[in-house]
Amino acid sequence: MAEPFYVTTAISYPNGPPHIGHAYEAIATDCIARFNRLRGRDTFFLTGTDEHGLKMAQAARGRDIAPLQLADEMSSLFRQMADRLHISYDRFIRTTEPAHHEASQAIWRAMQASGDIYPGRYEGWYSVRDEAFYGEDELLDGEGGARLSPQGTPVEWTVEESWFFRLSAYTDRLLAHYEANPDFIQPEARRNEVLSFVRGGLSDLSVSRTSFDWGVPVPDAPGHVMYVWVDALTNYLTGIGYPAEGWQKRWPANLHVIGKDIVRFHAVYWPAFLMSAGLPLPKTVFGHGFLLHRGEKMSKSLGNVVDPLALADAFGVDALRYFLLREVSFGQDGSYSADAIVTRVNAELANSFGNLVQRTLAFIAKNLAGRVPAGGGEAAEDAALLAEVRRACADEMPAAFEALQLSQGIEAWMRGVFACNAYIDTAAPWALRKTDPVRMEQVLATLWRAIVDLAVAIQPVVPASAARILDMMGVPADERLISNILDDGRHARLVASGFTLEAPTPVFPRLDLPPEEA
Ligand code: ME8
Repeated sequence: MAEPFYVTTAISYPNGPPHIGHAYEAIATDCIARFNRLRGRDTFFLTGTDEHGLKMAQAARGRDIAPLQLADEMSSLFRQMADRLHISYDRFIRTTEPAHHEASQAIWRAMQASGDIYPGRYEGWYSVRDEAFYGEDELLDGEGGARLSPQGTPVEWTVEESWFFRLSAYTDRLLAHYEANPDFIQPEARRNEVLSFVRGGLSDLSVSRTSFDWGVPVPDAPGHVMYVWVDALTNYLTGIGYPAEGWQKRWPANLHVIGKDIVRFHAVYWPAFLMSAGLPLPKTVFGHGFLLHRGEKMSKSLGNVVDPLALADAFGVDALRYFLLREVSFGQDGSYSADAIVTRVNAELANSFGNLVQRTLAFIAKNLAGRVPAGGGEAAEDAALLAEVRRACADEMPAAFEALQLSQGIEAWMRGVFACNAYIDTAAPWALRKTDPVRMEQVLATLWRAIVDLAVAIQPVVPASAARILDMMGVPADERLISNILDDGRHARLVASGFTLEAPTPVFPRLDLPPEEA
C-alpha cells in the first residue's frame, strides 16, 4: 500500500473573483501535491471555497442578491481558475454542501460532548473583513481615532448571545504540542508568532452568531449559526468524508498550506477544536508569505489587483507557475511584475532549459532521422554529467521539496540544466557529425538521458510543458516517477522500442513584455 499524503489549501472567500494571491497558494500547493504523487505517494489534494459568514452576507447584500447566488457565481470562478492553472485537486469543496453541514454539526457535537461548549454573551471587537475577534490590547489606532485590527481592517463593537468554546483550557496542551512537534508550524517566524500569542494566555472563543443566519445551524440551538471559522476549518474533515466511515484512512492531514494572515486560526483554534473532539492533529501548518505587486500590497484603491488569468493569458500557465515558485522563497513575501516574469522565464526556461531541449532534439531529428541515440555515459565527462543531473533531480530537488523549500529545489534543478549546457558546448556534437559519428551518438545519448531526467523532475512546477517534452521523447506515462530517474534500463528500453522522434517545436518560447508594460 502506497504511503498516503493529504494536502490542502485554505478555502477562499468567494465574495469576489480570485486574485493572484489565491492563484499563488493554489499553484504552490499543487506543486507539492504533484511532487508527492511523483514520489509514489497516494496523494489527496483538497481545495475549495468558504461560503458562509458575515463577509459573504454583506457582499451579497451590497449586490442585492442572495448569499448563495453570490457563492455560486464566484465559487465557479475559483474552480475555473484552478482548472486553467492545472491545479490537480482531487476534490473542490464548497462549504454550502449538505455533507459539510453534517460534518460541522458532527464536530460541534463532539466538542459539546467534551464539555467545551457553553452558552454566554459576547461583547468585544469583531472584524468582518478578517472574520475575527480581537482583544482590546491587540488593536491599532487608525485615522480619526478609529480602531483597527492588527491586520489594519476596521473593527466593530459587537454584543450578542453566543455559544463559547473553552479555548482557555487548551493553552498548556497547545504549548506542549508545539514543543513536542517543532514542525507543526512552519516556517520558523510563524511558529514564533504563535508561541508568543499562546504564551500570553488564551480567552474562550465565541463560536456562534445570532445576529444573522448565513451559516451552518448550531445543533439544537434555534437562532444560532456557527462562527464561520468553526465550519471553515472543518472543511478539511468534510473533504475526506468525515463523519462517514473511511475518512480515518486519510487523516491526519500531512499539510495545510495557508497564508500568513490566517495562521492563528489553523495553529491555535483548529488543533484545540480537534483535541476537544478527540481527533488527531494535522502534521504541519505552513503559512506562506504574501504576494505584492512591485513591492506594494494589492488593493482595489491602488488599482493593482491583477487577474491571475490575465497573467496566464499573457505569459502562459507554466511561465506563471515557474515564476511564482522560483522567484518567491516559499514562506516569505514576494513581489511580481510583468518585467520580472519576462526576465526570469526568458533566462531560465527559454534560454537555458528550452534551448537545451530544442537544439538537442532538433539535431537528433535531423542527423539521426529521429532515431533515439543508444548508450550514453561512456566517456568520463558523460558519466560525470549524468551523475550531476541525477544528483540534482533525484536527491537535491526532492530533498528541498520535502522540506517545502520550493525555490531552492528549482535552483538545484537549474544547476543540472546549466551543467548540460556547459557539456553541450564542450562536447560540441555538431563538430563530430562528419569526423566521429560514434562519439557523436554517445554525446547525444548522454544529453537525451539528462533531458529526460530534467523533464521528469520539473513536472510538479511546469506540468504541461514537462509532459510535452516527455511525450515528444516517447517516455511512457508510467515511467515518469522520481524513482525512474535511477532506473538504468529505461533508456535502453526506449531505444529498443524503435520510437522515432519528430522534428520538435520549442516548448518554452521567449516572452515579450506586453506593449503597455514595455
Ligand atoms: O482567509 N498573497 O480566505 P481568503 C498570498 N476563507 N496569499 C494571499 C494573498 C496574497 N496577496 N491574499 C490572500 C480566507 N492570500 C478564509 C480561509 S481556511 C479554513 C479559510 C491567501 O479568500 C490567504 O492567506 O481571504 C489564504 O490562505 C487564502 O489566500 C484565501 O484567502
